[in-house]
Amino acid sequence: MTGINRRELGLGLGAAALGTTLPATAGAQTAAAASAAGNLSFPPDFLWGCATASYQIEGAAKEDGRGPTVWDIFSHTPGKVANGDTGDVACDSYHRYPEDIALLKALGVKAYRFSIAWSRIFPEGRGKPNQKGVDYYNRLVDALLAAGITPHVTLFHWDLPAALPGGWQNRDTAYAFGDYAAFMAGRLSDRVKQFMTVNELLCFTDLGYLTGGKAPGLKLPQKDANQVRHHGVLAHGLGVQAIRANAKAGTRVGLAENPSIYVPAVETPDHIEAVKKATRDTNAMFLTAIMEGRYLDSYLTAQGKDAPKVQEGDMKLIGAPLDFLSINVYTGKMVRADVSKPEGYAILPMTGEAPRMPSKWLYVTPEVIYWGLRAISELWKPKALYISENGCSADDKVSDDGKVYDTDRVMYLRNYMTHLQRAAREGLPIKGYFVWSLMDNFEWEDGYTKLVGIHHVDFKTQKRTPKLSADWYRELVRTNRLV
Ligand code: GBH
Repeated sequence: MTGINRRELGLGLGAAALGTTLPATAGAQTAAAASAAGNLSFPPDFLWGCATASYQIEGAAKEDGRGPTVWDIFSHTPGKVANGDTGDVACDSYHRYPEDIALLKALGVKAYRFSIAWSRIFPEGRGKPNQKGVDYYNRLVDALLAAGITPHVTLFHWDLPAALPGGWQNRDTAYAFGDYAAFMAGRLSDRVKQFMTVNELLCFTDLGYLTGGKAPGLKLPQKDANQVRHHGVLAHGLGVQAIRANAKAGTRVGLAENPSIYVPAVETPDHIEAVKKATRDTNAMFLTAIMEGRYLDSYLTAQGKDAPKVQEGDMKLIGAPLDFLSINVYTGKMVRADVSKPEGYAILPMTGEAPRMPSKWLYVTPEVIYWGLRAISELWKPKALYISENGCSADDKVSDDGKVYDTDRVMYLRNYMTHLQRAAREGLPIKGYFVWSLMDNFEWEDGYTKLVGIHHVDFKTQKRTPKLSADWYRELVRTNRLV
């Protein structure tokens, strides 16, 4: 803000809001306005994209040799998913991917994050690869590249092959994942340059094996759940090693994690420090272990005799330095400094009237995108950061003209983006952003009752229609600044 007074800033914002193009050889006042408008811009090479995941969009659950996954079983178990919805057909993207690529192209985004269904490649989780599954991802990657869109691949977004005995309770599953990662890196790294091992450790460990709201729907004792967590981070580590050993030079490896992230109650050094401490402590079992290559003493002490069994060499694999770190940002809590507590902070509960989106857990906390990135940057200095998901369910209704005017989603995205822009402006190593999601899709235990796309999908006809939020995002991508 240095050198710009309040009135000039106002002019700049006005110009930006009107989308005015300012001439390069403008007078002093206009130059100030231009520079203020420039303050709303993202870095020139900022990577805009959209994200999806295999089980949520592909359908074709029994086609071309795909093996069953824990989500097929879970969604077909009565009472587990809203309305008994399943991903059997979902968006039928397995057949309609050319249409989906056309949507990406029309948005003008440069990148697409999708996940690979492990059980299309290894129907039983390991063993002999299924060429038809490999062919599908070859076609997808080739079509993306032909459209000028860079593929960013997630290797595991929760659709675990059901045939793997014990699922994530079994340490062998982590090795099976490593073998699958090695195979995919070998097949795709001539064209795919950026791989994420796993998506959101908490969701396929604790939520699947401790609280049970997600597949496989188990409620195990804490001790067993801690071991599942360990197998999750170990799978990531084995995946990193496997990709590095099998991929072409220049391939980048990271993961897409959904860490607990926080906003300082007040932007003062003590509260900011509290945010960093809370981020480090509360992610001890996942991201902190990955970034530091060890479990914090506080975590091990708190778990006591339930602490995970760790074998020699595990932590070195888990803590292998990454080429980038991607985080999925939806919500976060406020934290304040609290000197009366040994940990030095207090996480504030969400109050009843705090605004949230239709998904009950989705409290609107736009500042968390900045503070999450900042805390992670200061704690662990990752080389590059991405937002691999951000988005929301909204009060989507199809209007008489066939369009969804999702003003609440536009509001949500615009607010979060303001704080993302702050992160970029202040020089945090944030390289790109992927909207979740390209289109409405199977929203896990919520089935099709909560929809998170910027394109509406008519699940009877499979017709995709841009929502207002897609129009808004297209303009943001086109101008590369807040709109
Ligand atoms: C993402 O997770 C997923 O990666 C993506 O597949 C999904 O479609 C997207 O969210 C939109 O929801 O009620 O205690 O069980 C977001 C992070 C963390 C949100 C767990 C839901 C469940 C809280 N998720 N949370 S609980």
